[in-house]
Amino acid sequence: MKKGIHELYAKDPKKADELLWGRTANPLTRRGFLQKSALAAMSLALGGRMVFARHFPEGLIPAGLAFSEEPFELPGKHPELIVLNDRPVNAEPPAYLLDPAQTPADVLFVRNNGIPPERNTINPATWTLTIEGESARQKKSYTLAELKRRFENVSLELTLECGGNGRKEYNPPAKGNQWSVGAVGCAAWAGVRLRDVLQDVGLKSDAVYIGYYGKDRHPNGGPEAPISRGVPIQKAMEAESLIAWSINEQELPWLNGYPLRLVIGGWPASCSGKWLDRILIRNKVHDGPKMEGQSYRVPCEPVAPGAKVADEDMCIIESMPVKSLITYPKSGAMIREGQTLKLRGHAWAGDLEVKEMHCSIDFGQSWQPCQLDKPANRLAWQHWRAELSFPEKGYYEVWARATDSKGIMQPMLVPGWNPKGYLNNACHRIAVKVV
Ligand SMILES: Nc1nc2c(c(=O)[nH]1)N[C@H]1C(S)=C(S)[C@@H](COP(=O)(O)O)O[C@H]1N2
Ligand SMILES: [Mo]
Repeated sequence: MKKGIHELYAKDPKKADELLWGRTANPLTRRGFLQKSALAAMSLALGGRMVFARHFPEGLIPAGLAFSEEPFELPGKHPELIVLNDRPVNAEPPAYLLDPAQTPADVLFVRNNGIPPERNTINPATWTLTIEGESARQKKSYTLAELKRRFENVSLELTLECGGNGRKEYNPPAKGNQWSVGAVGCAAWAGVRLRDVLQDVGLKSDAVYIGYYGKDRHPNGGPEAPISRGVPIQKAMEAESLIAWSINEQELPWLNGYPLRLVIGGWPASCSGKWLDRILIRNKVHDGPKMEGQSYRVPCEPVAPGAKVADEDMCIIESMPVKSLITYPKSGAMIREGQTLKLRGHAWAGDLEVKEMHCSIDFGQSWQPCQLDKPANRLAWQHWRAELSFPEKGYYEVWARATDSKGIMQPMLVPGWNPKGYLNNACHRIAVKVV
């Protein structure tokens, strides 16, 4: 099944509106489209301002959104990805596609804040990465070939999870992509260590942060970068922080940053700049777009659901919290009475390791231990499995709960509400019927 926003408009316009606009327009008159704010948002989705908007008839759906002739498919990506938004592109796999130990390149979620560089304009032979900034000892550029030749090539399994993964469950709802559980993946990334390159350039003693820039463009067509984030120098200098050109021994998919990207495992994936062409070494916390304000930040102290929080009371998200997924079976599995159910999945814990994995079939009243593997390397997700018995026929849910090396467990239900809907690490659950 190919799912796209165009198809969804044809089948279920109300749902499509909710996905695109975060609310429901009147499905008959589509009056919502004609409101000023909706028009502004619509120009984003259409890829340009609707010039004669004042003449656009009530009751019509813009042809740029609806009834596309072509089946909607993301180039280089698995056809079963769920497309949350197509301008910019945001798509996630259902949990069962994340079953392999290493996430296949075409399955890895896509989170774009802007318009990627056009595929046919990208030439890996001439691609350069420039390092500069007030705390760089010099400005220096490297071609892709130079990076490959001059620095030790390393391959590591690293977990990337969008800070907003799980946002869909927050109430009151948070604006933004309504990620379910699939904005996460762990693959074998090959490249060079960010620190080797930074050291080759030379860092001044006042260096505290790095910031990345990529070749994607702002959706409004302006010159500002759609996103430019970074990490503190200590994180940048870790042996696992990579400048990567390959995933699972293939080139990067276009939508995941071809031909070069950062991979900063364990931190919000927004730190892992795609289509990477510039890194700044900063003498202060990087101040690029989406580093400041409320982006990728949570209240420094817990707040009541729905509360407004001042920018100065929001803190930058660093290591992601402990979390796990059930990747087999699919929710809705059926077994016969007396049979056992085999389950498996992955667990990860930001900068930490997962120490224990448990499952419950009684909504968290009791927990049984699962078998848990060690990570392939630091910051890789860990595989787990279990075999469960059920006392009698009926409907059950299996809940999975990981515990990190500091003893912190996933919450059973959605954790602390926050304005932008980040860091939902509630236990994943699937439905199981015993018949
Ligand atoms: N240049 C650039 N880098 C970017 C982004 C982007 O929009 N542009 N999105 C960031 C965010 S918010 C996430 S979650 C990850 C997603 O990486 P993926 O699309 O390869 O899964 O890329 C990050 N790096
Ligand atoms: Mo993200």
